[in-house]
Amino acid sequence: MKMSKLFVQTLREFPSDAEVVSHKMLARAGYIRKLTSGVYNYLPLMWRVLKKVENIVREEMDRAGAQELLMPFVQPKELWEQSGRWEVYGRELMRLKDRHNREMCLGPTHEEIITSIARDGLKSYKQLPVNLYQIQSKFRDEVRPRFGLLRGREFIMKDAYSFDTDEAGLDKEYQNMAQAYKRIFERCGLDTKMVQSDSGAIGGSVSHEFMVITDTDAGENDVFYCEDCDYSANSNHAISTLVEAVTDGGYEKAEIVDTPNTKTIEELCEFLKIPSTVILKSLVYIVDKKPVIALIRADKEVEETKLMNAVGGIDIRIATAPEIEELMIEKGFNAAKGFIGPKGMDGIRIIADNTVKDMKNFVVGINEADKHLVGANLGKDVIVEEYADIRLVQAGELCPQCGKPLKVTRGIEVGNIFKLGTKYSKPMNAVYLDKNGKTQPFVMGCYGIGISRTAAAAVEAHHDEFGIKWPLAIAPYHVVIVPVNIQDEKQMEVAQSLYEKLLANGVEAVLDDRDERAGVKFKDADLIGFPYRITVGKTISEGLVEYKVRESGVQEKVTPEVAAQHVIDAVKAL
Ligand code: 9G3
Repeated sequence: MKMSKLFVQTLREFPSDAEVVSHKMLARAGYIRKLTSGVYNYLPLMWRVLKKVENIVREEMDRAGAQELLMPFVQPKELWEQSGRWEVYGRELMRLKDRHNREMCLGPTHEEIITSIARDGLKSYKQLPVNLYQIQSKFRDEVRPRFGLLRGREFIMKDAYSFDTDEAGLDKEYQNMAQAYKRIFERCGLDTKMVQSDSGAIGGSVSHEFMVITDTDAGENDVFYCEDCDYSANSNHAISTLVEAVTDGGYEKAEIVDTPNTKTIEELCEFLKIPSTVILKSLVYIVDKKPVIALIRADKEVEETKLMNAVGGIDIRIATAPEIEELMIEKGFNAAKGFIGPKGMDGIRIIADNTVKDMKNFVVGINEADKHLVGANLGKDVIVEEYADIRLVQAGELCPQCGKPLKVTRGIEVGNIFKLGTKYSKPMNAVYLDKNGKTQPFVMGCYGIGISRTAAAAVEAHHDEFGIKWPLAIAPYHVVIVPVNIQDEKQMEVAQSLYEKLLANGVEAVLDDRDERAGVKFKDADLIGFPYRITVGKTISEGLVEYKVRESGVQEKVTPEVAAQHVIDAVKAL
């Protein structure tokens, strides 16, 4: 490809609305152009990268025995009514009506569709197991799309669905998919961690995420991991053993004390001269539109997804100050949220974190302004009927497997796999005849990879201040040949013959034939991120060209033959 022909417009600056490095660089280097909020055009360079990621996914999915198909991107309401999810999802599900006023939605995922395909196509245990997958655009009407391709509203996903006769079959396919995922991300040049994650609203018992570990704020999830064993888990699922702490307030008896202006835990600790580990913190959340009071030791935080799952809801947020005031007034109290407590909150669901069990003679709010109860005890001053693990793990707490201190990093979820069981096959009556002639629901799994997110995550993991450093396997082109002076016959002759030789050897080469200063060509080459660059300049008079490796920055003067052979060998080794 000649650079003068390539449809790419690099920008002088990063776009102002780009917050993370992958969004900044892909926009500036002319890979993507925003069409509307959360929706991007994949321009020629981006499309080449996406096709490479897709083809690696295809090769490994096919090798794993899955079969590719393509489902429609619009979906009829009826199937979502059969699964019971039409009412469950909120505005994230983009709904529309056709000309006959029939309700439909844009596909955010395809469990219902694939289950209807299996229901029609699979009748006997002899036909199982089957794993069907597709690669296509999804639409999820995120309230705040951001970070470019990392969290768009329209994105490209590979979604696969497996059908087995029983749990044992599902376990086998789940492991098979996990191995395929490891190969896929390795081939894409990504270092991923497979972490236990929350199976969330879709039910299912087990799920794992494949996280690209990146310390930039693009990593939307915290990942806790142990360096001494293989434990690692997403923050919404991670557990830990707490280190020893003082959990007995040491008060002789329960009594109400004045604690003026102690609105925060810190102020209360200061005022009462006590550690936060002997204060019982009360927090109000709104779960599926209803208030819930969460109790936790004041030195810990509530992990919202864990709380939501403990309550069995699908939507959760912290209550606003007005909502808390409203709740207080409704219960006949007049105190600000710093003084809230469980006492007298009849009819409101109260869930306490497991760590609350060990607290004795502790301090707790009693819904009275500027007062707290000290020396409180469970079963007497505070009645808790429901305990659960709703605690957010903190780095330094101990690994639940081996007891060493846990570390935390940030990650980008590029893949996730779920054991669905019969969550869809039962309600949709998708059954097969088992060997005893009995009808049984399929036992399912589902397996997703964010194709466009994987490409963006590769930029997060591979870049420097000058631009993108694509792993060779997913680079839009393998090498750019830069003649420094296109008026110089000798330079152009060598550049052209290098270009032809590389193309003849299956290398995807770009020849930068633009009438531009060398500096501009070098800047563009580094920004776009070609893995190799061969510069043909003055030293060609000594029979030498400059060979540069983008990832390592290594540059050396070699003959054109040697430079070409390096690139040919690297591409052949893919
Ligand atoms: C929806 C909307 C958003 C959603 C879902 C449904 C996430 C939904 C979970 C999954 C699970 C797996 C197959 C590929 C891998 C992931 N967001 N999920 O079900 F209606 Cl609006 O998609 N699906």
